[in-house]
Amino acid sequence: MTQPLIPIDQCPIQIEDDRTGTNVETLKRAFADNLFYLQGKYESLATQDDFYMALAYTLRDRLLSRWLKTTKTYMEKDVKVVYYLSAEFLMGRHMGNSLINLHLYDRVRQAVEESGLDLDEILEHEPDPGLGNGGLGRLAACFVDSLATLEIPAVGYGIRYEFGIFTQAIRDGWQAEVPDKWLRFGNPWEIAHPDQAVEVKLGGHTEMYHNEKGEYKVRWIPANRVVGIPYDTPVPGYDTNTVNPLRLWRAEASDDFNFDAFNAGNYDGAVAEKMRSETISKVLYPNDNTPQGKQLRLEQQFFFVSCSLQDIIRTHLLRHPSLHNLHDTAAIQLNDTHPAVAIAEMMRLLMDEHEMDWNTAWRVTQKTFSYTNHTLLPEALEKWSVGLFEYLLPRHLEIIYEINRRFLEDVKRWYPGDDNLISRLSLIDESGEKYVRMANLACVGSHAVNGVAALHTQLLKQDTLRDFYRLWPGKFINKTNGVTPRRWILMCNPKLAELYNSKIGEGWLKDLSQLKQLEKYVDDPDFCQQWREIKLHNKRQLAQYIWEHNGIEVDPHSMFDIQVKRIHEYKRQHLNLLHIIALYNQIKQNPDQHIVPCTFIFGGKAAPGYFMAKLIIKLTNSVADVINHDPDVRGRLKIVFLNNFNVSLGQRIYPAADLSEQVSTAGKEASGTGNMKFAMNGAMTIGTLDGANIEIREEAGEENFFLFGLTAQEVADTKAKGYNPRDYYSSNPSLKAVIDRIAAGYFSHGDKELFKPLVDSLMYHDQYMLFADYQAYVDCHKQVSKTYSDQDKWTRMSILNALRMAKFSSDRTIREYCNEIWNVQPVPIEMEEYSQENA
Ligand code: H53
Repeated sequence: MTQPLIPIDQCPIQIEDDRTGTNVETLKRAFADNLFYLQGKYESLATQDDFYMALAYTLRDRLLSRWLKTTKTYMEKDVKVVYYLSAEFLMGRHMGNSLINLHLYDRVRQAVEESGLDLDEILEHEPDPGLGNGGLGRLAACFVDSLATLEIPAVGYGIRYEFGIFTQAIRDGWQAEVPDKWLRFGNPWEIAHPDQAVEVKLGGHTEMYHNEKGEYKVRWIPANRVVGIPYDTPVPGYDTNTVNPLRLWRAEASDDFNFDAFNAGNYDGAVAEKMRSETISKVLYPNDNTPQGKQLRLEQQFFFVSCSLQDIIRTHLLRHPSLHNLHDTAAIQLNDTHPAVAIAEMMRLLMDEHEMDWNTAWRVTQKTFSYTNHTLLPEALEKWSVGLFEYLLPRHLEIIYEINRRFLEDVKRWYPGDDNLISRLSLIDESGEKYVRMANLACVGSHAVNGVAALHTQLLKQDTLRDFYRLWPGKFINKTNGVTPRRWILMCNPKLAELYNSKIGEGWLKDLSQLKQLEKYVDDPDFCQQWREIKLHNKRQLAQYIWEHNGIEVDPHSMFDIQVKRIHEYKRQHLNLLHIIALYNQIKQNPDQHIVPCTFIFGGKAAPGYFMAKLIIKLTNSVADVINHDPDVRGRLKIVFLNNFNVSLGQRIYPAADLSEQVSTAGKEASGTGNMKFAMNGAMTIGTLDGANIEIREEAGEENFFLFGLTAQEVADTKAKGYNPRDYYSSNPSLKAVIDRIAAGYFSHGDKELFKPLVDSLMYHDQYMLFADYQAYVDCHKQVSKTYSDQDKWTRMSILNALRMAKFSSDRTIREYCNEIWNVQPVPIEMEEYSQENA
């Protein structure tokens, strides 16, 4: 008779084994073992990649017992789980994070060093998984970190793109896109679960039929079927046993796919079609804040939504006989409208596949879902043509029409005779070609709708979603974004973390408000000196990186003035450039005048099809070329464009900043999260009253923030009156000189055509009103320079900024979501310790 396997956590004798043990000797042995058995290499022949893989497996092993215990606890306790649906998770590297969250940094460093290797080199070897574009995807990553740290049962659901965000190269000053083959050497962090694969239908038509009870039912006869295979990556909490899964779906053709075509002899045609369905999870669309109405994109959205909802339902039915109480075990968050088709898919699954009646299904759906809006830009609100929808998701279109019919019936009863209101609220835009409005679908199908900063939520209520707010004021709620202090302070700025630890211990990492205790040191010369030394150290490291990657020598004592984020006209990187050119003009007029030496650093990707954004990159590099080489400048201004800005580059950049540029047109940036990372690392902000800048200023204190520019209301009023950029141009000699220099071809070897589209846009039809804010921005920079010259004052302001950023920990944000939207509680995971070393 065979003996059943004893689960590791129930073994009668707990031993320090090579998969769980954490003393240095065990770690060394496990590392060597993985190198031999998993990489198949002798140490003498192993590459950096082999070392990285062997170490990654060593760490993953140490996450597994916690991971399995977490899942088991959730099942046994039948807890309510948060399901975070997001088309993007911009996780950044896993290894450093695992070392931190497992408290293994020092021991692993020692084990690696005693093996004759360098841990930093190994860490650098990990590809940065770029399964997201920018703020929205990185927010999802910070949220899963906080969920695990706060011991909240949660699953992140998304797409396992084979190609993440492209690698940005700069050729002749222009952006070039290189495919990101991040899985080339395999991904040691994920575990595939083909046993939990699900099938997703696409296309075809619907038909009526009688079920056994003699009721009329609808069924969907699809044209295609695709299989979703889940890949799970462990997300460990900091200083807890909780390890939640990030579950990403890969598309594969189903085995019975096009069986007829195979049999009919059309083998290659059938294989070609098979490949087509596998392209669904091939590549991330590289647009941030600007949707592209491509069929494949809708297929991606539906694919991961359908896989995830089927998985959620399966999990629920393991413990409950019916789906009537799904909202008691599941809170599903829609990260923007990308997964909003989930509202219709949930209705379909409940009614067509689980025999629920409409009213019950609708009640369950509304109680289960909530929706986060991330943008006010009208062009970024997703809509899908009804024709495309019908072609891909015929059953869902029927359901959406029925949701709409019932919804508009209600509205007509509440507001009789208001046809304009009806057409604005309708889930279908019928003003021209018909479109499905995804934000409207998400609002109607959710019990809560939130914006991501106070101003953003206020503008949603007043403007973008005002009609919905009128119907259901109680649905609308603000959840100001946050970022994880584990990655964005401890991991990226170890010296700062050490300083904090030396004064108040490590408690601040789970309760950032503890940093306030350090305010008593703001006038302590020793503390201030240490503060400056840390910043200088970080700046030196970035200067070294710039030297190695751009061949530009920058002075670590100059002010590092940094703008890193996606390139977009509303973010106004070109306003920053106008100011730099203004400074240059001053130097050209009077080369001897005093000027605070400054290094202007830019980074960010442009959507490949966004011409104006690409032209802004070209202009940045062209201005850099001229100014960096002009002898009159004498090195007092340096401009650097760092290519391929991503999470790991961000970790080098934020800690090295003196000044953080947050200069979007007021009312355009929903929140921003880079602004928080800079401030937490002691950078001062120069910014507009936009997004979370407003709250950063409130927290830091008005006197510790460089504010300029029109308010959102003033922007709206100026627009209403008719914004005329030429008035500013003709009445402001400094602005005129800047624009004339660009237009004259000064930065383009005399070519007056190159930057004409940018100049014309600014001069004649600029929606983002750069000229209206130009003078205020230049004046504010004068204030910045003056303050920077007084290093004692600057240090004080920098310290207060960093210490007052508790509000912007994603732990605070997630706690609010848990209490006010999801109604979920922490579930601690009890583990027996394997050895003293683990304690
Ligand atoms: O989401 C961030 C915000 C930021 C906003 C960004 C965003 C995307 O990255 C992509 C699409 C979208 O609609 C919004 O632009 O302001 O901080 C996280 O909320």
